[in-house]
Amino acid sequence: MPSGSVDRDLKVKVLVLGDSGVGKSSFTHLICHNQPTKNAGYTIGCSVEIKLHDFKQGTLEEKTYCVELWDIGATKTHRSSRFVFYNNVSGIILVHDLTNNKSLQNLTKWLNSVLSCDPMNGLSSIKIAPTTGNVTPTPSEDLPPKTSIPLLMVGTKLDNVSESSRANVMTRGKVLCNKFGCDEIHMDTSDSRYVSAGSGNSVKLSRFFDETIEHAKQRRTVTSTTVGSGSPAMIDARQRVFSENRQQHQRISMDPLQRPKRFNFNNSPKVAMD
Ligand SMILES: Nc1nc2c(ncn2[C@@H]2O[C@H](COP(=O)(O)OP(=O)(O)OP(=O)(O)O)[C@@H](O)[C@H]2O)c(=O)[nH]1
Ligand SMILES: [Mg+2]
Repeated sequence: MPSGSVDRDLKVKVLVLGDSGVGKSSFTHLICHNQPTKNAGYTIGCSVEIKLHDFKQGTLEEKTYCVELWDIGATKTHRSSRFVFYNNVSGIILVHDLTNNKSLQNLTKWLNSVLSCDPMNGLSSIKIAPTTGNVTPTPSEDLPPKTSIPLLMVGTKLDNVSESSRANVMTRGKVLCNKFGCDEIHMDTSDSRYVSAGSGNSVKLSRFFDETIEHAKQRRTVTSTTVGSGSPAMIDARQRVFSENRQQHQRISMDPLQRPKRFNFNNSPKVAMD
């Protein structure tokens, strides 16, 4: 459990990505609340939950941070608008359904969609045209990109994988996470024992969140000396509102197609977005 004072100044934004129905919201809820959700359903737009994480636990640098988990709804209707959530990213969790190989294959596309969207997200995934100096997205969506952003792969629905096919399924995932250079965890998101303290999954999660916080700190140093990240002012304004209102386990939903006039932050006063 997090201990000591909480640093609310550092913005640590982690995207949770993957095909619709793979279990992103179920996973996000489990790791933020340490218990399974009772309300799984399609996410419209994006839902943000806060995970309190003890950075570098057991060291002199130990400190608790609020990590924002941006759980991106993957229904096709929002395909063209979800990029609005893809800026200022400090970590990416790629979720796939262990019983659905296509959802594993699609992770490269999900990752590329973020990295090609905002040059600040992963400098090694973009190309600088030599003549103009213009930044262009990487041409192939199928090539695993390289990025300095910490990544974690999560395979869900382990409970539906038969003993006989388990080794095959694990090998497929391992190949991709080797390409990405990241860890992978497997679980049944309806069972909190998969993320219990001291478990292999919890150690990998903790390491991942440590890396995202390191990344956010470095990013803050870089951006404080750089003018303009290319992000739309409207998104920056939204994120400022989130930062100012984030609280432990607070949940925020927004639909990019319907530009919200107000957000209801549970019991807190309503905040005008215009
Ligand atoms: N058996 C099993 N079902 C799961 C698991 N994780 C999620 N589910 C179920 O899968 C369905 C989809 O889960 P969600 O968490 O809503 O999926 P999502 O990725 O957020 O989907 P979108 O919001 O549409 O992008 C729900 O019925 C969950 O109960 C798991 O580990 N095992
Ligand atoms: Mg969802």
